[in-house]
Amino acid sequence: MALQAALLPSALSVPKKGHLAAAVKDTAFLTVPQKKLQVASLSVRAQAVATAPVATPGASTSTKDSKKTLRQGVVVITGASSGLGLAAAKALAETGKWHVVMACRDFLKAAKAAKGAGMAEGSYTIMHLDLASLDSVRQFVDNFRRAGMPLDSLVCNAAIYRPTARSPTFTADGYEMSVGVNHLGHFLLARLLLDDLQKSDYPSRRLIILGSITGNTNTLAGNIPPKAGLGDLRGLAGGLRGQNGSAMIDGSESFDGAKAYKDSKICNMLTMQELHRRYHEETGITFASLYPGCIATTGLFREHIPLFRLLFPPFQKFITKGFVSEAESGKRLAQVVSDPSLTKSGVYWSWNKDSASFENQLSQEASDPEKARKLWEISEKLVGLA
Ligand code: NDP
Ligand code: PMR
Repeated sequence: MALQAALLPSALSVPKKGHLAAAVKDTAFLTVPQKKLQVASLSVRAQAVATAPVATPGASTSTKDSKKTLRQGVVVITGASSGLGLAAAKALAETGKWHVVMACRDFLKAAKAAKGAGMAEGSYTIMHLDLASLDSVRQFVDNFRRAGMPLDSLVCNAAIYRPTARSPTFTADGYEMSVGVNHLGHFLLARLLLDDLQKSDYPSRRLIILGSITGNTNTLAGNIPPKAGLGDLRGLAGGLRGQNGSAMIDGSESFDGAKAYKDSKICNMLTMQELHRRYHEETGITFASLYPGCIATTGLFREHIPLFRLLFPPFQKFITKGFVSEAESGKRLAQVVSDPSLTKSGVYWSWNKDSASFENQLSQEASDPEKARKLWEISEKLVGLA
């Protein structure tokens, strides 16, 4: 029971990070070192794009043996400065088949992380994106388009988890931070970049949004309190403002940071399915979500109490056996981006003990089409698309 007490969200408080993310909201390239990196990496990419032939969509012709080969794909990964995003960026870049656009809120952190992970110069581009600001999302899309790259795959990976927060913090647009960053920022990004994915001549274009087991109440992990639940979405419809309504999607009066995260993951999984229903047939884009395993060592748990951070990895490794390393989780996400056998759309992928992928079942709420439609319509209003 001592273990359970340590692992359950604690009432102990930690310093709040508050509006930090909103404070760094700005355009892409802020400082000299950032500019240098960006320019260097873009110019390499520009050459790669320039060498691709125009006449054969989705293929380039090797000068040596005139055998048709697939051109290098371009994948945008949000939150690629740590954890799963970084591991997937590395895994994809290392294949040589992908150029990775690391869409990150902290440019220097991302640059250090890419270097530290041993990613080859020229295999990636870092662009500023702060999902806690809708202006920043729009700015990112402009910057990306100006860079002239095609978009072949988009991975909505970034997230924050605030299990010990006693009160909500808010995005630049005034929405509760966990749902604002994890869902609303990605919702706008995905909607804007759909056009770009549609224009791509790449044979398999994919839009991937991270889900999680803890947002699915059809699992043991999803039944650990506080349980995810969107209710009738009245809090979201009210704008998640806190002071003049609720900061929680279901309209609860009290704020619960752990539940807000789990709720945001339901939103992620519902959004993927609604995208599939609305756009798959028309565009051929593959929409997918996944639970990559419990990556208990990542920065996601940075705001949790130290005892949790100490016990969580061994607990997941030896007791639940749900633990997965950052490197392994990166390979799993990379598979969903590029594996030719994972082209099915509308799927929530998971992996078994032997690391083989399978189509997993979502909970009733996380697969409710009526809720997905309602979520879509409210989210459109909140991000200024309707
Ligand atoms: P990390 O904390 O390591 O990575 C999260 C990333 O999101 C970081 O790069 C972080 O940037 C970025 N980020 C946070 N806020 C913003 C913002 N406002 N704008 C842009 N980027 C932002 O966590 P994980 O790697 O564990 O999580 C990645 C994904 O995997 C999440 O969607 C999570 O829900 C999902 N997941 C994780 C599981 C796990 O066990 N860890 C299990 C199931 C799903 P910065 O580096 O600047 O902080
Ligand atoms: Mg959970 C049965 C297996 C299992 C799995 C796969 C997870 C994954 N967890 C499991 C079980 C349990 N957890 C049990 C029995 C407990 C009670 C001791 C427990 C507790 C627990 C806590 C307190 N677990 C947690 C927390 C968190 O703060 C994490 C969380 O909810 O983050 C939102 C978490 C997680 N457990 C997982 C996974 C993958 C997480 C975190 C990441 C996520 O959902 O994105």
